[in-house]
Amino acid sequence: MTWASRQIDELGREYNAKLRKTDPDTARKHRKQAFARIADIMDEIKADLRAIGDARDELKDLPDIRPDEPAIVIAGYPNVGKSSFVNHVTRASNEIAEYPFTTRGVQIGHVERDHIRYQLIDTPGLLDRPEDERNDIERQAVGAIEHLADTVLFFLDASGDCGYPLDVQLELRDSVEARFAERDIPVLTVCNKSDRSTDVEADAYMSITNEEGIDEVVALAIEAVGFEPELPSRDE
Ligand SMILES: Nc1nc2c(ncn2[C@@H]2O[C@H](COP(=O)(O)OP(=O)(O)OP(=O)(O)O)[C@@H](O)[C@H]2O)c(=O)[nH]1
Ligand SMILES: [Mg+2]
Repeated sequence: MTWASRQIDELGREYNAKLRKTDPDTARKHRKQAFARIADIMDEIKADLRAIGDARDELKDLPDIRPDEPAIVIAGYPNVGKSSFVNHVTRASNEIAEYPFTTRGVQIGHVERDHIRYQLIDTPGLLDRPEDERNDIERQAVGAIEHLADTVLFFLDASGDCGYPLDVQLELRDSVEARFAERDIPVLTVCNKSDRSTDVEADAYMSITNEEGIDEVVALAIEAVGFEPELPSRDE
């Protein structure tokens, strides 16, 4: 591309000079010739142009995760209410998006408090399985999420209606907790579906169905993030 751009610049200069000192008929010929030569150059980089176009299209579909915005990652077994939570909290701002980050997609919502925007990252199928069941891409995705997370909310369904017994859910919670502890990232246990059961020790209890305890969970997560915006210091 750089090569082509330089070639075309040069041609432009060459032919502009020619055009200046000639009659209209010859000028027309020069112009035609210049366009033909430019077309040849473009033709030579056709494959590269196509590759760049394809890359751009791929990149458009990548999740728009901002490294500078605090991130709250939602984990837990399938059906415990992760998406319901992100949807509910994000509904007001109406900007939820699902990205094919992995084969199963990552959902990102936002919530704003005190002029700070927090990213809510729902990771279906990523943090809901033991490490040895993951493939390489999933392992990389988990690595990226570990790097990004400021706080993890681990959702439990104490009733087990989600299809996974509570003790199995707690086992996964413990392993997620251990994983993130290495990076000093707090993992909060949230007992969702409190309308069904609250029979587990947790940092918070909520029911998305009954709209109970949701704001408290958001507040707890934001407190755990403890984000301090970087303000320009006075003596700089
Ligand atoms: N009773 C009850 N049901 C709930 C509550 N929250 C979510 N659900 C239901 O639980 C089911 C699963 O909710 P989702 O939000 O899709 O769960 P998820 O964790 O995103 O599931 P995956 O995307 O498969 O990992 C849905 O039928 C919800 O309506 C709740 O507080 N109480
Ligand atoms: Mg979901």
